[in-house]
Amino acid sequence: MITTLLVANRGEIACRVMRTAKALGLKTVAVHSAIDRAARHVREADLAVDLGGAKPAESYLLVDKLIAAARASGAQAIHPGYGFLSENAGFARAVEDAGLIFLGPPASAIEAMGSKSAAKALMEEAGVPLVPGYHGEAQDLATFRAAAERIGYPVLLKAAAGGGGKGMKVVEREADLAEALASAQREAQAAFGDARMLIEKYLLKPRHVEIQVFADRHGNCLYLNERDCSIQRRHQKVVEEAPAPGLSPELRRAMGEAAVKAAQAIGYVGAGTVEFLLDERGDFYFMEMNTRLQVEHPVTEAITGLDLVAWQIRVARGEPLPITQEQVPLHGHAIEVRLYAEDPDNDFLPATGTLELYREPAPGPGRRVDSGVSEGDLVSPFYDPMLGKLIAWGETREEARQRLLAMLDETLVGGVKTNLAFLRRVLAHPAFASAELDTGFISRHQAVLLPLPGQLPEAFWQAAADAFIQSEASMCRADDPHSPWSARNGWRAGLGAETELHLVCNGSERKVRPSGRNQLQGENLVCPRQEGDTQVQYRLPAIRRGTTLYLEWQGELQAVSRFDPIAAVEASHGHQGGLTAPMSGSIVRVLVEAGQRVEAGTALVVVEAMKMEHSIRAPQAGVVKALFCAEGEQVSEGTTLVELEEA
Ligand code: MV4
Repeated sequence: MITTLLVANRGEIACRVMRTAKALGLKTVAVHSAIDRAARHVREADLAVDLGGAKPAESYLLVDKLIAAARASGAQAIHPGYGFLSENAGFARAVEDAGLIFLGPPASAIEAMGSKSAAKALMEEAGVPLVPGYHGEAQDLATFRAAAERIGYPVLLKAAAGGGGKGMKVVEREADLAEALASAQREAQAAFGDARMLIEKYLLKPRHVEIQVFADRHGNCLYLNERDCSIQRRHQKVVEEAPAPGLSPELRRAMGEAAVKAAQAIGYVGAGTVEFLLDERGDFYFMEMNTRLQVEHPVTEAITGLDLVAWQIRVARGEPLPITQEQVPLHGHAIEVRLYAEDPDNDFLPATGTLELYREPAPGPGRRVDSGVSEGDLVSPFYDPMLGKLIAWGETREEARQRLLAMLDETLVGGVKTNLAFLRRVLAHPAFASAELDTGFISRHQAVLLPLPGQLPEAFWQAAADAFIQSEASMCRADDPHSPWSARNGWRAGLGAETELHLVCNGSERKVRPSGRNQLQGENLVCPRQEGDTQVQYRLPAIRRGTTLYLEWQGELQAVSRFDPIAAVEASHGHQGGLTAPMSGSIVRVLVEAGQRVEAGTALVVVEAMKMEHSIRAPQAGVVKALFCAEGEQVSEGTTLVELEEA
């Protein structure tokens, strides 16, 4: 019997799981680290247990504390969410051993899918199509050479213990195989402690199409259509949609039945996803199976009308699946984008800060927002930087796309850099509108999708000055229209009406006089523009938070504040020539030595944070003057790591 559910996770997935649990009448228990004490998932739970610590290893990954929290709170079941311990067989087993219910697959199924090679062997046996290749125990060069000859170049070397694109190497011709294999084995050993490789035919321009499967404890297993997740950046999904554009009912059935076979081969129970590569000829090949509820499950829920978390709870209670395969709905089209706290001008490195401004799109038909944050929350460097997901459903893909663009236009985030503008560019791109989807989408269109940060035009600075000075007036005005503070021409006691403002925005600064041409009305700046013979008025969101004015300009929210000479001096006193850690993390590689000459772009140090590696590169040619870090060290954001002298 489940009456109380503990969610061993945080952020949007914790909020999402608790939403369904409450709808089913369950009591919900949140767990949190010390720094998440005031987080949204804690506020929305019936009970909360403080795990202490900050980093996941000090909090959300502590199995004993999680089980103790379940016992203390009277929870009979634990939902792992995704990430963290969701695919940790040891945790699943510990939960079951403690007499609690793990809302996930059996530990044996998690283990079976843990190794790429073992998973492929199981799938081969089950008759699930695999990419032509070799995934055996023999790891000598001759074995790989023979396999490559058999399957034909180009081939792809993959680390058996790898995942998410880590430990992959394309080999174009036989002459490169020996060195590539040796290098890949070294990297796999260093990254995963396991040098075992597999080799496959390299598929050109494949699509990532995954099948949602669901199995109960009575031997029933369904596929709930598919999702196309081909638009990824560095193996991180950016856009997901369902159904996969252009997939025929025959291909859907073939892939769905193969996915069900894969799930049944490992005695699967609960929600799972079987990932396939789909090539241009319509052939599909097993890639891997994820034994958890995926981030992107909402698009499947949107086109089927099902609640997959409710199904997880019912199956955990021992109930049979409520429908048959023929009754699985497929209605309309849904598209999801992931809103990340990332800095697009800094290689999309995770961003931190305080959400001084956070506005979600208004609710409405075909709209869904799964978020784990609220305005005022701190975005810390300790966890995955995803803030939430925007999901739009439509009768057609175009309707879903337009609806999602409108939702993106309504979304405002200030105080923390995000990938919002990038998401808008992807959704608005003609190639996306015409569903030209494959895993090379972003690299193919990166000139448009990932433009270099541009210079802000004079019109922006003029609008910013007007909005800034007027927002100060409205902040100071005592609601007295006769107060001099009400003057909209920038008048200040003791200062002329034409006071010049010294503003900064996104690393640029400008001295600019307010013109009064642009008028602040509430939280919008009304900007008159002459277009031909027509006077047009634009309304730009202009929202003040403390000393910062957030002004939307060409779809991006710009943070404008007064130039602060003290801050400017402090910033310049960073180590001259010093290259600093872009965010807190651990030093996984130091690739240079003091005295070494390096070219512009040479990777110097690799920092690992939020499950991703970030290379600190030489901004220009030079000589390494000094190293201030060593492999294995923890560093915080802003720590100087390397000092370079210009060549
Ligand atoms: C491939 C491939 C092409 N050929 N395997 C990337 C991560 C892992 N899930 C498997 N991946 C790939 N395996 C063969 N034989 C291309 C990729 C790939 C990819 C796959 C899915 C989604 C995005 C991708 C981005 C780059 C490469």
